[in-house]
This record gives sequence, structure tokens and C-alpha cells, in this order.
Amino acid sequence: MSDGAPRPIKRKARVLRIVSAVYVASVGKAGEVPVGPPEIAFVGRSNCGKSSLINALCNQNALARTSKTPGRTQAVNLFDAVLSTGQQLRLVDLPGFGHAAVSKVLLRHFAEMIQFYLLSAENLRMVVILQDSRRDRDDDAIGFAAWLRENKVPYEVVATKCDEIATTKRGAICQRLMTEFRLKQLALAVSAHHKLGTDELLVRIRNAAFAKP
Ligand SMILES: Nc1nc2c(ncn2[C@@H]2O[C@H](COP(=O)(O)OP(=O)(O)OP(=O)(O)O)[C@@H](O)[C@H]2O)c(=O)[nH]1
Ligand SMILES: [Mg+2]
Repeated sequence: MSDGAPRPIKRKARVLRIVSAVYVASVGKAGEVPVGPPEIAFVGRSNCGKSSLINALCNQNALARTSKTPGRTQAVNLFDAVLSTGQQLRLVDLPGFGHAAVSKVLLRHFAEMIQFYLLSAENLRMVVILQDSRRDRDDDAIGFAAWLRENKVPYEVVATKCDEIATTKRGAICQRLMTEFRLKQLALAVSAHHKLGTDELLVRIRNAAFAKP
């Protein structure tokens, strides 16, 4: 029975999300990155799921091109997104930096493009390093993280395709990545296919993009 007192209003917890995202441009080696909002770059070996993760964050299926074949992303691709807060940010899909199935010449070309972008990106706020959950220690990526620390570029590490790993094993993988990459907080386990960990990743991205200097 009602006692006449006003009922408390139930508010839905507001989840941060990307409400729209568009492709802006592809930049090759020595190409100019058009001026835009704060940038978050996604790096990792070919096929680790960079383009798929960008699509999952943006709630779109085919914004960034994905493929079973390693080496799909061959340029620095820029996507501008609007958050549910109204803030704008740029997601940067980079080519993969290593894979046995990609030719050495192409990998060198990719490495030059990544390096060129990272050294000239004035608006870069954070690099998200992707590690396939099913793979062991990745010395190339660990070395890359050391280079980012030297250059004072903040980074996060995410364990991708975690849907391929038993739930009970995910914690240990995130702990190992935290140690290997000298993170201050646990690495995040994410799945682009199952949209796992993507809400938390977006919060970390927003915090980095709009951190007070
Ligand atoms: N099981 C599973 N597979 C995934 C997930 N994310 C991506 N994949 C698959 O992994 C393959 C590579 O995905 P991409 O997103 O194209 O990987 P990429 O890192 O952008 O690859 P490059 O552009 O070649 O460097 C595709 O077959 C995807 O379907 C995931 O969360 N779970
Ligand atoms: Mg790609």
C-alpha cells in the first residue's frame, strides 16, 4: 500500500558510449595528419584485432576494415568519434607491426609509417597496445612500450579475443601483461566479438584523452 510519500526516481546508470563515428582519412608514410580532436592510437601485431576493437567501440561493423588475413590495414586510418558526453576524439587504426605471414618489406614499410605517425602526432594522448590473449610474451611489443615510456607517451595494454580463453584464465593473463608492460593497473581483457571489456576501455580512453595536463 502506498503511504503517499513520493517515490524515489530510479535513474538508469549512464554508460559512456560512442554515439557516432566517421572515417576521416588515411595517411601514408610522411603524409600529414589533418588537425582534429585528441587522438588515441591502436597498435599491435597484424591480426591481433585492432580494427575489430575500433568497430566494437564505435558500435559499427564495418567502419574499420577487418580481415582473417594479416596485413589488412596498410595505412594510418583516422576515425573521428563523438562520445555520449558530447566530447570528440579521434581513433587511429595503425598497420600491424609484426607477423610471420606478412613480408619483411611490407613490415618495414608499416614500421616506418607507425614511427612517422607517432613522432609527428601532436594530439596523441594515449596508445592502446593490443595483445592477443592466446599468445605468450611479445618482446617486440614490450620493447615498443619501453620506447613509449622514454618518449612520455601514455599507454594501456588490452588482451584481445578473450572470448577464446576460459574465464578462469583471463585474470592471470591480465596480471602477466601488467608485469611485462609495467602497468599501474591491470591490463584489460577485451572481446570485440562479444563486446567484453569495451565499456571499461572507453572510460580509460576518455580519461586519457581529456586528462588535465
Ligand atoms: N574470437 C575473436 N576473434 C576476433 C576478435 N576480434 C577480432 N577477431 C578476428 O581476428 C581477425 C583479425 O581481426 P582484425 O580486426 O582485422 O585485426 P587487425 O589487428 O586490425 O589486423 P591487421 O589490420 O592485419 O593488422 C579477424 O578474423 C577477426 O574476426 C574477438 O574479439 N574475438
Ligand atoms: Mg586492421
